[in-house]
Amino acid sequence: MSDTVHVLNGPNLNLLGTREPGIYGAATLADVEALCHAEGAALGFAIVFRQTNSEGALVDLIQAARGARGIVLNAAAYTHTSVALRDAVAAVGVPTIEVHLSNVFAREAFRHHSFLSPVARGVICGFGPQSYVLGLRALAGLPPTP
Ligand code: CA2
Repeated sequence: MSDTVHVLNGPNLNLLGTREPGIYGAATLADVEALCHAEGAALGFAIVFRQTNSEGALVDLIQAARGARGIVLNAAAYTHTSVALRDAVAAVGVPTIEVHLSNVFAREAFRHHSFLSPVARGVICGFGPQSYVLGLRALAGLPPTP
C-alpha cells in the first residue's frame, strides 16, 4: 500500500496568516505545510502538499492522488459549491478526510452545507491547523484499502 498522503488546499488558503486572523489564526499555509510534514514523518507518510485557487486544478490534484494512502482536503469555499470536486473525490477511490480550520457550523448558514461530506471518509473542522494533523491521524487509523 502506498504511504503517500496528498494534502490539498483550495482557494484563498494561500492568504492564511496575512488576513482575518480572528477566524483563521496567525499560522501561514507554509506553517500548516511544515506541521503536516512533521506529523506525516511521525506517522510514516510521505506528504504531497498543494494549494490552488482554481476549481479545475483542484479536480486535477484529486485525480493525481489515485493510488495514494489518502487525501486530506480543505477545498475552502468550493466545499460549499462544487459538484465537480464531489465527483472527483467519489471517482478517485482514495479515503478522503475533509478538513476545515474554522468551525463551519458556527459560521454563516451557507457554510453548513458541504458537497464533499457525503463522499468523504470523515470530516474534521474547528481546530485550526490541528484539523490537518487530526486528518492525518485519522487516515493512519483506517484499515488498508484494497
Ligand atoms: O475553515 C476553513 O478551513 C474553510 O475551508 C476556509 C474557507 C471557507 O470558505 C470555508 O467555509 C471554511 C476560506 C479560506 C480563505 O482563507 C483565507 C485566509 C486568510 C484570509 C482570507 C481568506
